[in-house]
Amino acid sequence: MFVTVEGVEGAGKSTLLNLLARELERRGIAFLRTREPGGCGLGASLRPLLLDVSSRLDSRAELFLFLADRAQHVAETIRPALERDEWVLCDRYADSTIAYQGYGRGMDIDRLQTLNDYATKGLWPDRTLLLDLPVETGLDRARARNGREGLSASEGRFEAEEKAFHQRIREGFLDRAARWPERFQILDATLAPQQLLQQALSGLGIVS
Ligand code: Z5A
Repeated sequence: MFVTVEGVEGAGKSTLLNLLARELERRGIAFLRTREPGGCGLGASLRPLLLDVSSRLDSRAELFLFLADRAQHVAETIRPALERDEWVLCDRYADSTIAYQGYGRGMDIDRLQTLNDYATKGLWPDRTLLLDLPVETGLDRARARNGREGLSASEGRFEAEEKAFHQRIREGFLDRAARWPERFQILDATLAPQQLLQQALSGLGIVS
């Protein structure tokens, strides 16, 4: 089972994945937890280039770095885990490219879909949990967390974008969820983490 978690900045993806991972562990379900960008050796090198505020990336260069990360991640990490019959829990995947580079930066959505098919050899998630919330709430949460945990702006290149950019991304994710309702589960990310976990578990067919 290939499960991705998507949403705007600060939606609570890592928090939900921590809880889900604990539940799978408790039930003895073998899984691999990973993320994009940065879920494989190549991605670890690409992540700072993609997220550092000082990177001056042309939007096409940015796109191809995300796709390079994904191609390697699928080949080296995700597909082998699925072949071992493990669940894969991935924090962001191809829907993020379509939301951020497509809806956010204005690139052609059909072309991005085709490029993602090429990069992943057609591997799309079985289920996608979309954490949906107002962008201001997500950005406030992310800033508060960064302040508390002393994180610098070194990963803040997307956070620094204007509010309208994040709003387009939220709408992009919702458009995709409407187009593939059998794959997406929309979760109201303003709910408490434990409530979100229960909803996610039942959506994934895991009875609590
Ligand atoms: N990107 C792209 O453009 N194209 C692509 O193809 C891909 C990615 C794959 C990666 O950033 C950036 O790359 C991303 C899109 C772009 N940029 N943005 N924006 P990242 O991986 O560094 O960061 P992120 O994915 O945006 O996630 P995040 O900011 O780390 O947030 P999160 O994981 O969703 O949230 P969290 O850390 O779990 O929670 C944030 C805070 O809220 C924290 O203090 C929690 O305690 C709190 N929280 C969490 N859940 C709740 C609930 N339910 N209630 C109240 N408070 C909560």
